Amino acid sequence: MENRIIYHIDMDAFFASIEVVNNPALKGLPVIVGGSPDKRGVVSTCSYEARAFGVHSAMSLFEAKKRCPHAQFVEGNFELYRTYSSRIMQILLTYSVQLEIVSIDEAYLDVSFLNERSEDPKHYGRILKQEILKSTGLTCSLGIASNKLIAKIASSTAKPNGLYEIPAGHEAAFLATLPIGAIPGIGSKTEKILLNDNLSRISDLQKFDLHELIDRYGTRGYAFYLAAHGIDKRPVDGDYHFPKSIGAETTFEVDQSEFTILIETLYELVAKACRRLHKHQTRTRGFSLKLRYSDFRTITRSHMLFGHTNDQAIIWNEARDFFTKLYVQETPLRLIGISLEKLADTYWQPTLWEWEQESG
Ligand code: TTP
Ligand code: MG
Repeated sequence: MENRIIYHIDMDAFFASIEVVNNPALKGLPVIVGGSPDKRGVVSTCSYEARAFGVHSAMSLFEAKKRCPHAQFVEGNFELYRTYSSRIMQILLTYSVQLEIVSIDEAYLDVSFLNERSEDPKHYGRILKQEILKSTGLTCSLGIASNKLIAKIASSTAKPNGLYEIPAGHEAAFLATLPIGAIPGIGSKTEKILLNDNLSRISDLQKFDLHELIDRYGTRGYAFYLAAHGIDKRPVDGDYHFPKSIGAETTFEVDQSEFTILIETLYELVAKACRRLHKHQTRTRGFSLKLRYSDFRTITRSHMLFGHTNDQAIIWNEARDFFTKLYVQETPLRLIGISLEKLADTYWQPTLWEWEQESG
């Protein structure tokens, strides 16, 4: 079988670059997205000019201000970032329908069909980068390799605004030049464990055979082995499973008819569902409430909202009013549940963003 050709595309300083495109006065300046440094909160991302001062994602805004006092701090406009993301993903789709959207600014494309056309993957990639730039004003980094793992490492090596190809057969040699932390998924904790064992470079891992690594690190050792040798068979999976609804429910230990307790429980369920809503980067247009009585009789009733929202206060107000109308006072309930429905059609996969977690 011929080698696959996989692209990994990751936008450069995504949110910050969008801010610059929309306000050219910011061009060339250190720009930090996340809000005012006087408020509690974290840096969502920052321009490469700010990174030169040691500012990075997830750092407190307070610390960012200390490191780069003259930076331009901006709030962030998630709706705008979503619009850009959709536009970029639409462009990618025209380059290959085998598109896997990983996050708001990151995707894999399987362009193995270039093999048949004898077309240079770098050339096709340059055209792609050019089109994104022309259409959005934004730069990205593109990694090209025979699998997703190497393509992803290649794109981060190429940052910013780079294009880097690791030809098939050169995976292990490429990895040998990198520190262990370059492997996606190896976080600081794992890195520390490996450092303790005197393993700091991927080349150190490459010296062990599979059994030695499994003996030392269990199933993780298997993953280390595959990563260190650049082996990754995962297909580019275009099947994005976006949830149809997001639900939360509670069964009471003892049937409950105390109104304040029911309302408190509902509040917790709304909060839990909203956290998941934020995690999936989506909004809801309506919900249904489920009530199960002592005799197992269950009713489900739906309620529409005026528009899509991810605002917990709005959802809570509506859910409380709807429950109050629906619930016949003093009837004992076994179970209470809420399901957020008619979710906004977003099609990138969720990742956990610090500031999203905070607002959730
Ligand atoms: P990344 O691709 O990780 O970062 P980036 O695009 O800003 O910079 P790079 O050039 O290194 O790729 O994340 C994409 C966007 O996701 C980023 O612009 C903002 C958001 N994000 C957060 O809000 N919090 C975070 O902790 C991270 C890592 C990203
Ligand atoms: Mg990025």
